[in-house]
Amino acid sequence: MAKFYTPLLALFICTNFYSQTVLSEDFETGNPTNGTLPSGWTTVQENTTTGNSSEIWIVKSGADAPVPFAAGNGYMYDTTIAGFTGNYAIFDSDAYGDNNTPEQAALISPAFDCSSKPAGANVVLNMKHFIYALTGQSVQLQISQDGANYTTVATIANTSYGSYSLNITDAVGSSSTAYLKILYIGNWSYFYAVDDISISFITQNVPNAAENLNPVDGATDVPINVSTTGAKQILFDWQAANTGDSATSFNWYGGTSADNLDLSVTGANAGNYINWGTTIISGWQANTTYYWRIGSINSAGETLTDIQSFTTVNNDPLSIDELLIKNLELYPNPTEGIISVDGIDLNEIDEIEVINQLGQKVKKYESENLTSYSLDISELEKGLYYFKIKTKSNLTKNLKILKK
Ligand SMILES: [Ca+2]
Ligand SMILES: [Ca+2]
Repeated sequence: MAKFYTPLLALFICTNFYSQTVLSEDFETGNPTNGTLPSGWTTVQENTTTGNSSEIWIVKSGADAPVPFAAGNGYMYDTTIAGFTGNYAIFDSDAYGDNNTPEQAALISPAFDCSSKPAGANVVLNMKHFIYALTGQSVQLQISQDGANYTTVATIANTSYGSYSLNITDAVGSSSTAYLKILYIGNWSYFYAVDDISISFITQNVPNAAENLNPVDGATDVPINVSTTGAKQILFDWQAANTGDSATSFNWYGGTSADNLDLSVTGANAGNYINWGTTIISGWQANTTYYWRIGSINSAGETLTDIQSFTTVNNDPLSIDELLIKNLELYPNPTEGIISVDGIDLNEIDEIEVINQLGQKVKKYESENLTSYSLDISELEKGLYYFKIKTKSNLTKNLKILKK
């Protein structure tokens, strides 16, 4: 499978057809002065052999992200980082110090009831979180159906922050007394903090197919561009269906045969270039017909568009000929009369025609009398002129010059 990439991260849009929340906690009823958790939440140091029972989760408010971040960082409340509001819950391992008391610090939710989950619904945990994890610390998210036996459903071991979402349908089953445990494991490590925890039943239908695909079906002369890093790229666009349940992401599939769309971009973005290849022989090819479709995805599945096709332009943007005229420039502009030709070998030019705004040819340079990189148009009247420059390889570039 070919390797593609898109320049932007996927944009996730989530509108749910049906949603019912069975646990919701913003920690605003906790006490940031003495650290007490909201009613129903508990915390315990589970390392009962070498742990320190006073090293537990607390509620805080208004504080900066702890060590190793600088004071005054504001990261906890920055909507582009943790995005917390007001109180939040935190286990700050660093604050408890190097006391040889390894931590397994649990934060446990009140019981929540999944017995009325509609058929086909998913149970989804959403929260905002911030883990700084460099020195062997990790966080386990665990679910229990009875408050006694817990199953680990996710392990978070790398530094991350912002919105976090996890499907816990299988783990909660249809328990009427389900619990969430957030277990911090470390030893004089950094910290883990959470806010805005919710657990909801979510029912979705698959999205309808994407619409208004571009290039349109059967399009010809579709341009191949070159990115600033030298990758060949083609612009693809589409729109999510207006009806039905929302897509949360899109996949792009393509290939040179309608029967074998062997190229793909997972999490593709509409209105962006898809890059493929950095040489003439690799990646997007000139004068070639491609087939493609879009998959619209949400938690219920994927819906594909019909396969459609387009044909690319005749010239590869990385060909010698294209590069020949890419850098061709005339300067200065505006000019008093003497113009310099730059970015091309004079021997490559076949002719230059100068055309006025009425479309009349007012001057012409043939290759045999092009002996200098300087062109003199001082005899022409003031105004705008079009320079039509043709190469011996039969490429044309048009440049506009204003004569003062
Ligand atoms: Ca809060
Ligand atoms: Ca400790």
